[in-house]
Amino acid sequence: MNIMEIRYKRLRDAMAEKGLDAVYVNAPENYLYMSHFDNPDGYMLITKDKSWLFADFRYFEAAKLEAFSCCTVCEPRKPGLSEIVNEYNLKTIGYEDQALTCYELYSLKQQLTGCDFVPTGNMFSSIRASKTPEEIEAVVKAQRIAEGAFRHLLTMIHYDMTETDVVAELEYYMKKNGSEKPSFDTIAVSGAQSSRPHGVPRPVKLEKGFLTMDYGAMINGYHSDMTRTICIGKADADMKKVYDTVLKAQLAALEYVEAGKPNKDVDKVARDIIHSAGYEGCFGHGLGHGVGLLIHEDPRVSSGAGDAVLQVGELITIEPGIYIEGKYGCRIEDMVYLSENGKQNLTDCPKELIEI
Ligand SMILES: [Mn+2]
Repeated sequence: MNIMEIRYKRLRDAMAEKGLDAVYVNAPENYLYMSHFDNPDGYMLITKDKSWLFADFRYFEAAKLEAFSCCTVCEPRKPGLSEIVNEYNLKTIGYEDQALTCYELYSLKQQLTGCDFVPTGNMFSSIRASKTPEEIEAVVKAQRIAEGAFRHLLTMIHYDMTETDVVAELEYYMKKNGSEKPSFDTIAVSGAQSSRPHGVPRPVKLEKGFLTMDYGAMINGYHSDMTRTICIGKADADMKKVYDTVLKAQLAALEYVEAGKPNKDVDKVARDIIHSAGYEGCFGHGLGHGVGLLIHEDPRVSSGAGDAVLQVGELITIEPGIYIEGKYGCRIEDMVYLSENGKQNLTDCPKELIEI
């Protein structure tokens, strides 16, 4: 099966399970997944044997060329949704309750009177959680670009740079080397600002202490995600202990993780190391998350993951951290693919403490 067939089979199996005649798709990542065409303002209607893709004039020409061959590309209202729903006698319509606004659902109900609307919940996110080799290839390509940006930065970083300068260098390098856009707003926080896991980079000179950089590139809509922490100046004994503990926790989780293990146990392996080193209360986020067409997607790797067990095909991050409010913070993040042949760390970037 090619990727189009794999995706449509997964969706139609899930639709049959939920008893859906059709599903209305409007989340951009799911529209891209089911059409192979990136359009933030489009929507699709997919039934058990047909797929209509709606794209307004701005995207219409490209959609006809780029969308999967199974998609009938329509300009909005030619035909309209209600004509299709009537013609094919569609009764039960799935909608993306995590993406459709209340107003959009109301409008849909006004337009398609007589249909039942069923929330799809995590239907798409669980379909997307299992990655095919093509998807991993895109993520790896993005990740190599991000690693290049890190190496580039190390050749030119200096004390007069600001946090926003670091962001600019990383993002410029990635764009120049083929990244479609940054995976998310690049994080580069130094000194006291580094105790904020998602701190906002400031236009101030790099402070002595940790510099945490969390960022990624994008290829074909697929995100990469990496965090590296380096030291501006020399690390003192306390900082070395923090860094070594985070690294030890990350290596232990990377060693332990594999398909078949409960997600929350992987989190616990890292968390126990951080706690027993005396940093209880300093690691307030989950250990990791899925990455793909969204930067944060299923599965979650955290203590709140319930009974979830890691599955072959999943791509996750492992990113423990220690954050001491008002002082500093440190995080190290790699991406791991749980392939049929075992786990693969997709990140190829040094982790020993670098002092500038
Ligand atoms: Mn991450």
